[in-house]
Amino acid sequence: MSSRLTGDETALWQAAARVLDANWTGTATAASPGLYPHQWSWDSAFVSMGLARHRPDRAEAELLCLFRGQWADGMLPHIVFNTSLARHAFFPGPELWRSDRQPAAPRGVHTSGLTQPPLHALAALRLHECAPDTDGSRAFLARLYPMLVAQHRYLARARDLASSGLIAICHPWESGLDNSPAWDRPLGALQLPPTAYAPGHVPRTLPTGEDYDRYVWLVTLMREAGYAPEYLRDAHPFAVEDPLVNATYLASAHALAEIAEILHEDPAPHREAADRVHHALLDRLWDRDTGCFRARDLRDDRLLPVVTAASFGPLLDPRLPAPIVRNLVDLLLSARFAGAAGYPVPTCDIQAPAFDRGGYWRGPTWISTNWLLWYGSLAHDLPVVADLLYGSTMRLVRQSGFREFFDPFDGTGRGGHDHSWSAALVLDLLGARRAPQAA
Ligand code: 2M8
Repeated sequence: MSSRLTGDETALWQAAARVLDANWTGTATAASPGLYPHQWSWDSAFVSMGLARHRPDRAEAELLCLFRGQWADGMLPHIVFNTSLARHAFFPGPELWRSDRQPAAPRGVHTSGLTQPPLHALAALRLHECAPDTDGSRAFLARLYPMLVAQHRYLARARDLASSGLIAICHPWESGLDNSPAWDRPLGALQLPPTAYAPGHVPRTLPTGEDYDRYVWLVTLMREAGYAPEYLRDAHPFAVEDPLVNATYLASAHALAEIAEILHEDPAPHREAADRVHHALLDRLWDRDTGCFRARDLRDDRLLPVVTAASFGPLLDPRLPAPIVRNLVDLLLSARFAGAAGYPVPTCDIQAPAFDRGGYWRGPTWISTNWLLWYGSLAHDLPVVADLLYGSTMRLVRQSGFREFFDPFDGTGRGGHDHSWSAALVLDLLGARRAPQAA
């Protein structure tokens, strides 16, 4: 790969940097102007990696600002609200979560009560690898390390609901792939009371009001139980072990071990944690019959039927056995995913009845999932797959801009404009091309 950006790539770089500058609030980055005006957890992890290529000072500030929202039990919430915005700037706002009434939640900052894929240790290590000032960056890592350890400890203690070694999500929003068809079965099994919970008018057209009723009802159940781990384990009706969430957990556990070494701390507990997840992913989520990973519904102990982009998440495991990697690559390149899409990777199996090319997380291509698969394919030394993902992602933003998501067949942009992670991850991809050792 050339270490120089072309003129066209330089223009893309500048456009992406402008988006991040515009979305900077002074303390952090809004996930998307207007649409998602607050700080989202896994968005911030992605955004920090792009900022590391453009404004390393802001990259560190971004993560530190997010961790201001961390609860005393280590839970890192999926939204940290920007209190300078109008109360109703986003639904559901602080009034649904009521974090101010939770003893474990931090004072002076409103947060949600859910979490999101734990990519943060991976992001922190990437910041360090890109940092121009190694001493300053080591000091930053030293500051963040205890918070990252607390985040992982919370996940191991409070979210390993089946004592399997895997962590469970208790709400579709915790997957990051909100209305993925994988959640249709467990959501359909909920016995909703005959009241509508979502407001009559939700600010976006997707997902539907009915989905929102289920989402909001699940939140009220968790909130009324004080977000307690015992409740989540024993009674909460939505509990799923997801391959992508667990793969980010595993990749971050490896990153924590590396950070521990940099800081002369003990890496062994993090390596052991990664090892547990590695074995549990293979034992519990690998479906030998169909040759792919699937999410497991803990409420009926069955694998969920729909294959989505999350099924490729375990490529983030550097120790994934070669025959399984080959299976995943075959599936990824087949007509069910990249093989039949002009702008891969669609987030749902194209041949599944639930596939919807414009349906948010039910089919469109997203830059975040493309980046994760690109990163995973580099870990397995799959340059052809990595180049395919790189090229498809660049074509999408060249053609349609830094949109929230894209039609996988014709590349049309959909959802929000100037979406922060779309810009940030393009910066990271371009930065890795310029300095291949940082890929
Ligand atoms: C979307 O999630 C929020 C709920 O948290 C929403 O639909 O209102 C998802 O795409 C999620 O992955 C993302 O973190 C968030 C902000 O970009 O938006």
